[in-house]
Amino acid sequence: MEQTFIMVKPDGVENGVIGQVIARFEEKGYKLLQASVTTIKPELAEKHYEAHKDRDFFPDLVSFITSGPVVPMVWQGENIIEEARKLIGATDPKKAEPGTIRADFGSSISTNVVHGSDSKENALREIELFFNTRFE
Ligand code: IDP
Ligand code: MG
Repeated sequence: MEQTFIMVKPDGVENGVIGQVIARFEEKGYKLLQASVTTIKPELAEKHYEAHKDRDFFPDLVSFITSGPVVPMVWQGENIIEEARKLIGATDPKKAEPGTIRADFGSSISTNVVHGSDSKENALREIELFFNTRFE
């Protein structure tokens, strides 16, 4: 069964929507395997977002994701990597489909509530980075 890495970002924690994010996944029948509440260090944030290291928004991205508590999670389900991206919606909440997490709870392209892995390779990489574990 497929696993993905989902993380409620500092704006989602601050705005009190952790439970609603979790509910969206539970309603789909997905299973929560791991979760924590933690404030991550810049070193971990830089590794997590290393694909974006040359982008002009990278410093702001690292500073935002380390600015307060986040909720990293591992979820499991059929085709969950792709399905989670649909539940989450487009990166910019203004462009996200109505009914998606980002459309409903996001406020800007940087404060967009939640992260979700975009591929099998990145799901494995991100799960190992945050939980030092593989679930197979
Ligand atoms: P994703 O989270 O939808 O996968 P990515 O392109 O992987 O989007 O970007 C990672 C994160 O970087 C986004 O969730 C968003 O918070 C931030 N980001 C992406 N593009 C921009 C931008 O143009 N300006 C500011 N922040 C951005
Ligand atoms: Mg991404």
